[in-house]
Amino acid sequence: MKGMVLRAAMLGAVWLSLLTGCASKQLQVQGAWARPAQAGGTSAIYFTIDNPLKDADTLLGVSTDVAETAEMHQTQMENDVMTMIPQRTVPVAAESQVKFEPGGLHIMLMNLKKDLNPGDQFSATLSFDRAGPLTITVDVKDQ
Ligand SMILES: [Cu+2]
Repeated sequence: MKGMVLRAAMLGAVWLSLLTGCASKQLQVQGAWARPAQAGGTSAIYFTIDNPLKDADTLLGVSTDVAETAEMHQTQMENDVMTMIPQRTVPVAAESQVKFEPGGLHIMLMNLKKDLNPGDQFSATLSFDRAGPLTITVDVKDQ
């Protein structure tokens, strides 16, 4: 009797996840991580934006409590000199992924309010034009 109820509940859960799996096709941010750093210093957040939708979106900005400033930057090499160019917005094309990664796009954290130690987690909120605000969990780690 008990087993039957449990099985019915499990089937229900599977069925529900199948349903929501279809319905929840939406823009997602995956694999967010940041480099360890000390309070007062700088760090950077990296992640992948996955947009499965047929509509393009735009990342308008990022905010987090752990730093005084969070800016979107693009790293570029010019004559062996690495420069970082602030991006006011970052376009996310329809049915595409945008990678924020070392040597490319990143969220620059300046004037950290606390130490970021390996194993720590903190949250950051990404603001998208269409998808709206999306709060993510960032893992602190040495890549
Ligand atoms: Cu930067």
